[in-house]
Amino acid sequence: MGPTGPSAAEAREKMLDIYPKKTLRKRSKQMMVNENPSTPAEIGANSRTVPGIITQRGCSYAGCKGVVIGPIYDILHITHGPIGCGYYSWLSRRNFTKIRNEGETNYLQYSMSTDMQENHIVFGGETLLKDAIQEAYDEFKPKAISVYATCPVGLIGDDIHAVCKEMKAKLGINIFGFSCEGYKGVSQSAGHHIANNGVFKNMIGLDDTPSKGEYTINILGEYNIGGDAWEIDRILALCGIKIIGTLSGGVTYDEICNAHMADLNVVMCHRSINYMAEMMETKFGIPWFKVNFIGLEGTKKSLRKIAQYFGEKKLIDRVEEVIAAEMSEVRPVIEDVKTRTNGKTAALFVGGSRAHHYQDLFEDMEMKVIAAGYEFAHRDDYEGREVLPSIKVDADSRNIEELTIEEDPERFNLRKTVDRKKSLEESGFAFSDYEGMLKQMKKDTLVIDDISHHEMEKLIELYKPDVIGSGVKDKYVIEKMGVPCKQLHSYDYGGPYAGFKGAINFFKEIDRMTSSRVWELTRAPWHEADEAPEATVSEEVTA
Ligand code: CFM
Repeated sequence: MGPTGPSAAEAREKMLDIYPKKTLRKRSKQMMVNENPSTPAEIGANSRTVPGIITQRGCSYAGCKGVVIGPIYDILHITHGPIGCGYYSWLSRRNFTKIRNEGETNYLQYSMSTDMQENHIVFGGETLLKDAIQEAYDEFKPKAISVYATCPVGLIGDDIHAVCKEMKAKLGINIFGFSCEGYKGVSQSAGHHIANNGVFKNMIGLDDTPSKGEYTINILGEYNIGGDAWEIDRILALCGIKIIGTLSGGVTYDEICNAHMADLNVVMCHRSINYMAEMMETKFGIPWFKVNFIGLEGTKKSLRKIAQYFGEKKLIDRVEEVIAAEMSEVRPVIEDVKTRTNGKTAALFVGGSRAHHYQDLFEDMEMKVIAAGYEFAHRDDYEGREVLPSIKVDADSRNIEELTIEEDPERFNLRKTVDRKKSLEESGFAFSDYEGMLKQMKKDTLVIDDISHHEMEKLIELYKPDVIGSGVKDKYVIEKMGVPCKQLHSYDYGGPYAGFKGAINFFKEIDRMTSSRVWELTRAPWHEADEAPEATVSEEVTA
């Protein structure tokens, strides 16, 4: 635990204290003390949020359109629904994009929606959608159009797939739809799965052009927030490793159609894209393993593992040279920052993978992560991939289609990847694995799934961490309580934080945030006037 405050068990009790019986039973399962990091206990995850609790989760549409497919920049994305869904998912996630090849188009600056009105809800919206596709085609002539269903579309039963099929035949371009109505599933996680299925069915494997480059990989689950993917690109290019497709940060439709020609898939965000990794392996024989380019140790380990996979001395040596050169820039920064961040505390509550990944960066700064949790991850993200067979399939997860994938008779093992995997496995190399967050966290730290505002406020009251990493919805609640909050969803206005240069950005930013004394002066609006900050503090600050 942190230097002050109660034990994790006591804090947990205090957070649960307020809940009525039924809620208490549910929340108890989702809040745990990490007593045995090496053999983690079972945690309640991926279950419905109790109505009335303020959650930070998003919806299935957000996970599908907003997270996984939305960043593909030369597809024209149409939201079929009322205007709010399209508007609020428009550029609010900082998945950066730039045009890289001549003739490409970037549609991400547009927010296309069918703008459903009341009469469409009553009489149906299929004609509206058809007209919207035609209008978009006439105006832009895109190479592909993707359609997303919002809640009302599912409720009234518009058949978006039939409309897409009809318009695909009529216009002669690839047009496909996603039944990612917001209510499908308990969070955006359902939308990830729906998106993976759709990308796999409608894009992967369409273009068999052999890839140029000696060591070719795809990076799955990297969305280029704040430019992270570009920093990863930079490092891998220095090493001589070629990325066919990054799914789906700063990526084009053509790159995704050609991604099955890569030698290897590496997975950054396991939560949002592990389905894709599995399906590509089953159909095309491309092996996958987990990487983490957030944090110095994670980045080094990931680069070395990729080099080891290809197994050529030339590449292994090159990776070591790149690491050495990059570290000579990072070392003076981290040595300096550590003198101020050492021993400080952090708590991380975000998404389905960053609450884990960012622990590496805080470890680099010698800070202590006293509590962490995901918003919508599943048990395997907490406890490790080996618990997958023991996860109960409930009614909510049964709602999401599981594709049945088979080996492609011609293209399976096209690049002898299956044989390479087999020989490496014999020497102890781990594939298709993900350790989970609990194993990395210290003993007796607090783990809270789908944290509520009440629990967050209690946590701050009890521990007052030096910094909290969280999402968009809770950021200002935290800051009004006098704790700096690094928004790890869109990075506020910062980034990149991946790789070596990204780590430097992060170290400097957390140093600045946790060293600033301005937070001591923060008074929440709900504080009484007579609780004004002590004069001594402001004098020192202004002195
Ligand atoms: Fe994966 Fe993501 Fe995340 Fe995620 Fe997200 Fe995100 Fe996130 Mo926001 S795909 S699970 S649904 S790493 S948008 S880029 S930051 S909540 S931890």
